[in-house]
Amino acid sequence: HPNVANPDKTKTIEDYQKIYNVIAKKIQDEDEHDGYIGYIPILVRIAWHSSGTYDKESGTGGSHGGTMRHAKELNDPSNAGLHTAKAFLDPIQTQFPWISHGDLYTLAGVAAIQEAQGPKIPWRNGRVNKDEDEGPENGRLPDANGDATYVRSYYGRLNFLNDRDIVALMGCHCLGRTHLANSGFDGPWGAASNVFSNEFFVNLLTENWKWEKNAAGNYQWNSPKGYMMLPADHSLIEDGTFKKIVEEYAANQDVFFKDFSNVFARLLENGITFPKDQKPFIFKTLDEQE
Ligand code: CCH
Repeated sequence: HPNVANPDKTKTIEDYQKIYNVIAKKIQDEDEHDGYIGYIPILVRIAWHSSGTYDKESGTGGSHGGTMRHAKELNDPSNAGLHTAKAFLDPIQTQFPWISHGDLYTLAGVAAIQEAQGPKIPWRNGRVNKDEDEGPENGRLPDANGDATYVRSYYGRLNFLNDRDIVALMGCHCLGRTHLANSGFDGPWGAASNVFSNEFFVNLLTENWKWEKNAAGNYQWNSPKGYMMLPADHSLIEDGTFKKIVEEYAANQDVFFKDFSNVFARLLENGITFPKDQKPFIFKTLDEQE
């Protein structure tokens, strides 16, 4: 499959660190977004939804072509709400016109995770802009109502066949919240929606979850503290093998960070062939540069 990266050899890590810094600074400056959660979660989500369309059989979809910028993909109902992430990034694209859209969307996810005090995410450049009709068809992102069998088959299509990869990725739901207007679900997964941590796993195991209908008529799991879980989230404690991994991550945040860093980096590169000798960049946080 012809998803071959074409990294610009005239650009160095310093060039991309500059873009990282502009993203990170803008996250700090626009902290009032979404009830003072800020832009961290939605920037992670645009990176993930750009990548989560990949299909290992056909080699189509994924972050390579930056096709999320086109109306066809952005208007997929699963992407409701992502126009705010695109609007956040568009002026940065104008400021650095040499970066490809796929590189910018994935770099934004890396910056957001790291600025949220998450693990370092190794990242490589070289995605190339593709046209609208080269993007994936709508409907390839996961259904929130899925059970454990559905979740495994969805990630299998991405070529993530290992249960640890799946559970680690879902831990990203420590960030952000669901919005009735976007998805028909309502509420946050935890208390600290802009801090990357293992809180998602702790809450899955320790909250008293009740199966309730929300204002849009959809069923979700709610806790007395006002937290929520999607059916697909809750499936991780319904399946014995998934649950053991949830317990491990709840007990040991370092193990979660290590596994998440590894699988998120692979998610952002899924289906792309990079030159053999291309080393990943590891960016500094704003704090580390003070
Ligand atoms: Fe997710 N996610 N996600 N998710 N997601 C939603 C929001 C976020 C599923 C469904 C939903 C991942 C995996 C899954 C984020 C990151 C990741 C919402 C609410 C739904 C529904 C959208 C709304 O209403 O605004 C399902 C199903 C899966 C199954 O695998 C993975 C993997 C990641 C990252 C690695 C983040 C962050 C958000 C919060 C966005 C926000 O606006 O706060």
